[in-house]
Amino acid sequence: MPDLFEKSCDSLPAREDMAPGAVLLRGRALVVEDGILAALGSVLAAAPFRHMTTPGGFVMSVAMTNCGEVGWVTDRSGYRYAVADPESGKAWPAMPESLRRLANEAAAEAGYAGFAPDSCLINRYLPEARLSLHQDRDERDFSQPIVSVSLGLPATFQFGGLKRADPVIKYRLQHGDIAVWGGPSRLYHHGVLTLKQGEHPKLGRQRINLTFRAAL
Ligand code: MD6
Ligand code: FE
Repeated sequence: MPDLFEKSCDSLPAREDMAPGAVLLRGRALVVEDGILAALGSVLAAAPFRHMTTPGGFVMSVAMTNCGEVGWVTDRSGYRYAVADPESGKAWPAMPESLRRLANEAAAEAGYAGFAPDSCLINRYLPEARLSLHQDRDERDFSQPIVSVSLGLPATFQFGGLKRADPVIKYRLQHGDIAVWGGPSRLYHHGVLTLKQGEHPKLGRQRINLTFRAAL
């Protein structure tokens, strides 16, 4: 019989270093889960998910939207941050304070005090959606980290290195997990493998990822 103090075999550490400057805070968003989901709902009502086109002409399988002063967009003319939602022509919805605070606190816990995001890219994966290996390099100041919150269905996240061909480490990101990275790994390649079918009790058949950036 296992004694009371034995760790269950499937328990994962609450904090794990992924790479120099990159930290995974498992379950960190769960304390504010309800507030985050409500805030997300109001953002999505004002700026619904849409499938954007890459500069090469491919429609992304991941649907996206944004909140904050600027939002990340892609179309045939390239990747950039834009002050207006190209679908509505209006400003992106403001970043809810509950989201801003969560990102700021998670960054501080990972060693990046004073993180002040001005943009939050919201990604939605339905089963079969994936995000190929890429670098986040459209922001102006690479001294600022990125904070990434995972919600809904679990996904396999690949985290590589500065070169696209560098070996990758796989992490299972689950509802409530927050990854923070910056410093030496700020420009590391990363991606998300094809989402598997599943049903999440709160979010249903989808994974939503929020990535907070200091873009300007
Ligand atoms: C995702 N995330 O987890 C995709 N980028 O759905 C990203 O591409 C990402 O999680 C930069 C920093 C954190 C991320
Ligand atoms: Fe990214």
